[in-house]
Amino acid sequence: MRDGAKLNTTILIRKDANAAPLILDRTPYNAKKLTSLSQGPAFATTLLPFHADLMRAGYIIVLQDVRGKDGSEGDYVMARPLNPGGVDNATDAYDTIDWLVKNVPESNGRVGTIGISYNGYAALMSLIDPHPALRASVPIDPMVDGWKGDDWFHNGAYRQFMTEWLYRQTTTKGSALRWPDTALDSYDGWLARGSAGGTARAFGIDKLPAWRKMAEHPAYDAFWQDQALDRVLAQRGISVPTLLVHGSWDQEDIYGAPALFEATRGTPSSDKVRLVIGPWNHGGAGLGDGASLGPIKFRSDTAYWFRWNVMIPFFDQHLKDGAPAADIAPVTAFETGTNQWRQFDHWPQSCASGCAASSKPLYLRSGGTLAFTAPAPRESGFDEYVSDPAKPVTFRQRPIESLGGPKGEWKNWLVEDQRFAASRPDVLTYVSEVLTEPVRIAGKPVANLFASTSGTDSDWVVKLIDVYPAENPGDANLGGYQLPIAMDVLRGRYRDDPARPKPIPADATVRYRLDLPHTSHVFLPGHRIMVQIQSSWFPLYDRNPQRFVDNIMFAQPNDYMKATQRVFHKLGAASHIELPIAP
Ligand code: PG9
Repeated sequence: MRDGAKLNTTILIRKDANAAPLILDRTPYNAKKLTSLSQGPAFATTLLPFHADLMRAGYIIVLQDVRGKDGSEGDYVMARPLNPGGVDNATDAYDTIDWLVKNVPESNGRVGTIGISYNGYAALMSLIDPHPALRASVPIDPMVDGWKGDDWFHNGAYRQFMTEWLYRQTTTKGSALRWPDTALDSYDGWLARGSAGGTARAFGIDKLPAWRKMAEHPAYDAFWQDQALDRVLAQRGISVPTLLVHGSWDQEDIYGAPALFEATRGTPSSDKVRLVIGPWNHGGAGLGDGASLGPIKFRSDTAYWFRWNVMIPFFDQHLKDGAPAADIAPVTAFETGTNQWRQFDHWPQSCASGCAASSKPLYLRSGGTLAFTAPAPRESGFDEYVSDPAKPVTFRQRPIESLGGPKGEWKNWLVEDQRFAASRPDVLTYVSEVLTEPVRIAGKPVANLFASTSGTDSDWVVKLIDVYPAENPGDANLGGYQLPIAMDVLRGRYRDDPARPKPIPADATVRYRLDLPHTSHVFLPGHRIMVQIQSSWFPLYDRNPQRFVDNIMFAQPNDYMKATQRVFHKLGAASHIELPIAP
């Protein structure tokens, strides 16, 4: 690198390689390990599926440890922000590409970048002042904005479960440490340790620079804004053809790819950027077989289809000498429910205004119902529940194994049946009539809540759910299944300004707007639409004490209080979800 640091790099070249393009994947997950997954003689078994597919397609694969991790020299800064005048992931990508095109004689001198998640963020960084040999990039589930909706916070609620990643990843160079809480059910440990800061103290995490950044920047201040890659790249422009890949059940980075796609709309970069949306969990496009997720089946191998029909033709067009133009639509989206691929010129297909179709309000109504008609003038006003931080609503059914637990349950939690929550007294549930027509959505649902709390701070979790028929002959095991389609959380103190938290006036009716993740889905006839609302999502998110304190990371036991929550559904305070209904 330009500062003399040497980065450990593994280059995989087919024996028959001649004028082959290079694909660079920069990683904090150990390049050596990722290129020797088994002892097998064939790359099909020693590489991750998307790397193996790229090798089959004739590419040279380059895996590199990022600065300071595993075999690489230098210091590691977790998701190192841009560092003008110094070294960062943009300059390291540039210097690596420069070295590769001068030192790999089997190559044709053209380079693509790829990567999942952290590596996807590294791929996006390669687009900043890119090397001229960089001709295409495929960031898969990239981390784009750590505060708005990717790994660290969602709208201000801290994803304390990710502290485990931070601990393993930033304590030692080789990520050798295991998470100290190995209980079968992680719930009790998180509750006993109190705040996220309590866990940090208990495990010595409060000494780690990456944790300190979280604790010092709980609000969306300049620290987060300046490194939000949707803002940064929309402003600087993207000059390299880029295929953004998004999984609609991505449990880690569900925000970034569509947010960046939207941010580039109407800018000169927009013709360089394409979007793929698939029915995948985190990394599923590159790693999984994509025919199912948990118990949900998609009738075909969507990940394999994506890799061979979109990813490889896209790279071929830009990297292989004389390759034909690939016919890749601006947006390629897998529609769940009907289970088919669709191509669009624009995304979202439906929104409040300016899209091909306008979203429609789906109203919360009395009696726990949902309807496309607003509450009647005399309809009574609200539903209420008591949110008790001593008994928080869980994000999964207990026992809840830790992030890296042996069963890997974290990976599929976003498709878990929500019936366990529907029956709790502190979860409000609204459900539509049985649908007689399909309801197709293509975009991001937006929750509009009119709500009050007896406390002075509160979290609001909103879940849009597809309820399967009680008897579901196509797949009897899914009878009555409550499948999450789009869910998210808003920390109430940030309702008006993410950068400047303020208390919620107790018992006042306040309007909250919460963007839910992008989705491409059809609620089929015979199904029902459900909305659930709750005020905790534990232990994935830290508990809101419900009393306004300066920094929730360091809330003390006495700060936590029960609160009475009301959600209104009456004229003038008609809570609803703007559903991005597409034609
Ligand atoms: N979601 C992980 C991550 C990305 C960026 C920062 C921190 C964590 C990952 O899977 O790489």
